[in-house]
Amino acid sequence: MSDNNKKKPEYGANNIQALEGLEAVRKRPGMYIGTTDSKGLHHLVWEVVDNSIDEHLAGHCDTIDVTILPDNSIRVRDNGRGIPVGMHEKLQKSALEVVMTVLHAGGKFDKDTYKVSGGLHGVGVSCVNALSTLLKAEVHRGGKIYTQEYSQGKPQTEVKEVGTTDVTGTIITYTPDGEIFDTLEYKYEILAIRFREMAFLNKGLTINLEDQREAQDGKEGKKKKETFYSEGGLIEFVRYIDQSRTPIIDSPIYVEGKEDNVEVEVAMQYNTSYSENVHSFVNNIRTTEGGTHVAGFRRAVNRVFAKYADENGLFSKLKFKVSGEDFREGLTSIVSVKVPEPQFKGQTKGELGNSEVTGIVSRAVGEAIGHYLEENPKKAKMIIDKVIIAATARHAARKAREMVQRKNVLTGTGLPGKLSDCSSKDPVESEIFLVEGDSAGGTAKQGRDRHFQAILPLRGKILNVEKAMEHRIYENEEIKNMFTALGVSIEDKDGERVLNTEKLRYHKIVIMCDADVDGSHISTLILTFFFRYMRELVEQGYVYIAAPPLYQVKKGKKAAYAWNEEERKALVMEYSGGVEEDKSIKIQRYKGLGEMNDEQLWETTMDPTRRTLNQVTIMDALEADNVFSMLMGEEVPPRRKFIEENAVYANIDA
Ligand code: 0RA
Repeated sequence: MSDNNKKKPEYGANNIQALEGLEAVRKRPGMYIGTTDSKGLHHLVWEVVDNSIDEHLAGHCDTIDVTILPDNSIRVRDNGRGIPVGMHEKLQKSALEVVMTVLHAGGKFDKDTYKVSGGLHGVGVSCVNALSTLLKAEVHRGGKIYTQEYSQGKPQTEVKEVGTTDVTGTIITYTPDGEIFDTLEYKYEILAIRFREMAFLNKGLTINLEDQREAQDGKEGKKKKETFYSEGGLIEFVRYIDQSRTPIIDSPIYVEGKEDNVEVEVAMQYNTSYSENVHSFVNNIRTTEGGTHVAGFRRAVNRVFAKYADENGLFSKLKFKVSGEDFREGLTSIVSVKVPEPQFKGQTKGELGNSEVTGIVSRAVGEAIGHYLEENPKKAKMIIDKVIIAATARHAARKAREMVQRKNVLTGTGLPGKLSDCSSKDPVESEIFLVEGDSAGGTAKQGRDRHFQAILPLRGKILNVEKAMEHRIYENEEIKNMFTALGVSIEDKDGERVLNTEKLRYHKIVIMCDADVDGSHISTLILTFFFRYMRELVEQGYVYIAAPPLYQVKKGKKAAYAWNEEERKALVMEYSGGVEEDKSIKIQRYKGLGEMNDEQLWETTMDPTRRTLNQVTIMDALEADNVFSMLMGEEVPPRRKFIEENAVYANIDA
């Protein structure tokens, strides 16, 4: 795109504010990018790309190219306006240098445009610079090409004019610093998933992703390249998310509106499943905990459908009240808002707080659904029929749930017979292991510290929560056991289900499954269950996944464990002293928990001083839910595609 932004005043180099130095970022990177693990490493890409997205939102950029270079460096190229290069008078430096070396100097004070950068990610491209051994900025602007290079945030060159050009844009190439990050390996899939989402959220924007690294161990397969582009935006996004579900109306309901500088875009689709699926975004950033925009959306759905059903006498035969949830069963929706100054709150800053947004979204969505129902009476009837079925089922579920919860009160302690409880009654120090299979459960029971560790064996595959109606869930033995062992219950509050966690008996809930395909399938299933029915426990950080080792390497009396391929190789090297084929080294591949004895299970997987526990985030649970509905859903093609694409991983145990 050319630099033809005539309406707005030319951006002056002086507008860029200077705030803080980059030393602070290197000293305490966690404060700025959250973590220094793989998540933090990928955060750097979001930070740079967010700036390019801002150029798109301001109407100046339609293409972004992201390349993973052979050495795990990243290059992001956009065709936006290019970072300004004029002199910043106060600092007596080029604006480019200020943007790249001064914290929070994004320099975009245009209040009419929405900014992604400065939002949740919000630390600016200078942070990326501070955390890179090498960064090169190349700017195409005003017919000229300028470059500057930095190391750990410090300029290594002046801003140099190096040529002429007839395009505009910015190219940032950076190499993350190994002194800062625990890992330097970029994961293609993580980038691909986010860019696919960004393309859906920004219709008309093209994002090209290319991986130029050599294939690793044949594992990552060939070099990869993909283009993400969506003509239909959110309408295509809901269809994509629901590809493994069966729709009950042929095309999604679409809403677009704007009020007081807040833009609202929503697409929604009813399907034959039993769960509600809301994906919400603010300025392109996913809000995993929802917030005022989601509240406004729900309010509109409940209000408008209820009004329509009442006015048309569709609820006249019902003997009980229809709740808000019934209107949203089997509803997949995407709620995307653009807010000039978003306030994020909640534990992970994943919840929108701006109160004015609720009414704005509710009005826009209410009006659109109202029109839709008036214009499509046949579809309206189909949706209301589904709502009635949902209400009837929920009525039955409530009865089943009350039966289960009452029974527990009647049978003494109320705890399931299969639970080997711990002796401590203090939830803060208590842990419960949900263990796949009775035999592994037995080993865990032998190996545990019974003072604070409880064991609940789960038999086989728990009920398929995607396909089951809610009342069937409460009849399932394994699921009942989980509710009663954990001490949580589902209650109705103003017609909505809420999980009461006041009597939660353990503050660590550890899912412990075999390290094979079946085991990962079962953990996916359990996570899906938590996501749907006990989401609060995930949000509050109580849920973990145990990490049993994959190998034991032994030589004579020496033995040690390995959790991955590299550790296994390192141990073999250590024990053999570099001898290529040392026959006295024995390697045992653990296929299941059952292959370890109680002592081994304790020292590798359960002992708090030696084990690794992975805390489950709401994103992990969401992903499990997606994978799961795809694997278990009714539509065959996406499942087949998934299995084919993941066959390399699925066969590791063959
Ligand atoms: C400061 C001001 C303007 C744009 C940018 C920075 C900018 C930063 C990045 C980072 C990657 N790509 C980028 N593109 C632009 C506004 C420029 C103007 O008003 O002309």
